[in-house]
This record gives sequence, C-alpha cells and structure tokens, in this order.
Amino acid sequence: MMESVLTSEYRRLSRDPATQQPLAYLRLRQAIRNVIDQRGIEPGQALPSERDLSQALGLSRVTVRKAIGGLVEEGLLTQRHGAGTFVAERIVKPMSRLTSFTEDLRARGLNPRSEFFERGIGEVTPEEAMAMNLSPGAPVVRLHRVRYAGDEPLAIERSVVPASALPDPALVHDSLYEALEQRGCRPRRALQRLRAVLLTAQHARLLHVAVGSAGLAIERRSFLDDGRIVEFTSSWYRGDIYDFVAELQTD
Ligand code: 16G
Repeated sequence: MMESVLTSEYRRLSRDPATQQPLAYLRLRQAIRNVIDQRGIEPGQALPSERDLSQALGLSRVTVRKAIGGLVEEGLLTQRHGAGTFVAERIVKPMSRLTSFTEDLRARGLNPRSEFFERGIGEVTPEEAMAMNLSPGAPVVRLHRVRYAGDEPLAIERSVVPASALPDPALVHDSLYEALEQRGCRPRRALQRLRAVLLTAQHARLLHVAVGSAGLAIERRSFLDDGRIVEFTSSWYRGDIYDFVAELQTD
C-alpha cells in the first residue's frame, strides 16, 4: 500500500515535464518528500525496504540508497540498524547547517508560524552589548516569539538584532532570516551553545508541557562575513520533540 503511494508519486514526477529533474535519485527524493508531506506515510511509519523500492521502481539499490541517504541527513527520515528506515517522529535537526526555524519546518512539510509577544526597537542592554560587540546605547530590534508547527508549540525564542542590520522590526513577518536575507544581512556563520534545562512554569505553559519537563536552552550568536554579529538569540526548545544531531570527523 505504502509502496504503491511512493511508486505512483515517483512515476508521476517522472512523467511530469514541470519536474525537470533528470536525476533519478533526486526525483525519488522529491517523491518521498511529497508523500510524507501529504501524509501518505505517517511519522513513525517505515518506508519500504531498499530492495523492495528498487524492484518496484526499476532503479538500482545505489540510486535508492542515495535518495534515502540525503533525507536521513536532513532529518526527515531516520534509520534504525537492522529495522529499516522510518519517517522521523521527533524533529531531527542537524547542527552543522545554519538554517532557520521556518526552513527546518518547511523541509519537513510542517507549517511554521509564530506568535509574537514583542516585536520592537530599543536600546541594547549592557549584557547584550558585551555579547554582540555593540557600543552602549546602540539601537536593537527585539523579537520574543513562541514558535509553532501548526497548532503545536515547539520553542520560545528571544532574538536581539542590531538595528544596523534590521532597521524596522515590522520587516519580520514569519521569518527573521528571510527579513535579514532581504537586507543582504543573512548570517553566514554562527556559534551555538546548548544545555539541558527543566522548563519553568512560564515556559512550560507556553509550550503546553508539564512544569519541569526537559528542555534545551540554546544560545546562538550569528555573524556576517565581515565578522559583525547579526543576531543573539536565546531559545528554549521542547526536549520531548527535538533531537540535535552533529556530524563528527577525525582530523
Ligand atoms: C532557529 C535558531 C534561531 C534563529 C531562528 C530563525 C536554533 C536553535 N535557533 O530557531 O537562532 O533566530 O531559527 O528562524 O536553531 P526564522 O527565520 O524562522 O525566524
């Protein structure tokens, strides 16, 4: 059943001139993405095996593996040794790529949205000035948001952005990074610090979890090419939903 949803989506993409994707593994990757998007395979459900897929689609195992491998790296699929490949239930976020909340969720076929508590401009505090290399009194934009996937709250974020990079807080609609990109100030590099916390009553209420639930407190300082800091964001992510994954290499 699942196999046929995937097979027919792959065939549809192969016939569709608008797809313009001559490489079979990229076409299959797109087909898997679409099927997950449309909930043809639910989170937690297994994908057909590599062998079954390659037989059903007339593709080599190498091609199927390449298609799946990319989606595992993105965190859309997870692989359990000996058990197969599953649609990720938790949100798996690779730590090596500097992406935004909006991009991460869209890539998983989820609907990112934000509720703003604060979206204004003010003066940098002494602590922020130290963290961001700004002069005392410099103007900064402040955003305080709860970030949702559809109706489900996933994270709370407080961002501080120098007004030199973003002069008007109203420029941020859904995505801070989109607004920065439009100003030619999208960050290119970031330092991130992550630690485990127990969510306070206030955070737990906003995230619809029990007081004292596990959370991840993350601080991100992002830089432009010239070394200027464009964001200082403190986030509290729900520990029951997020996995942060880093790839490690020997030198
Ligand atoms: C992520 C970042 C946050 C950034 C935001 C931009 C982590 C831990 N934090 O949530 O620093 O400000 O994305 O998202 O990944 P946006 O462009 O959707 O507003």
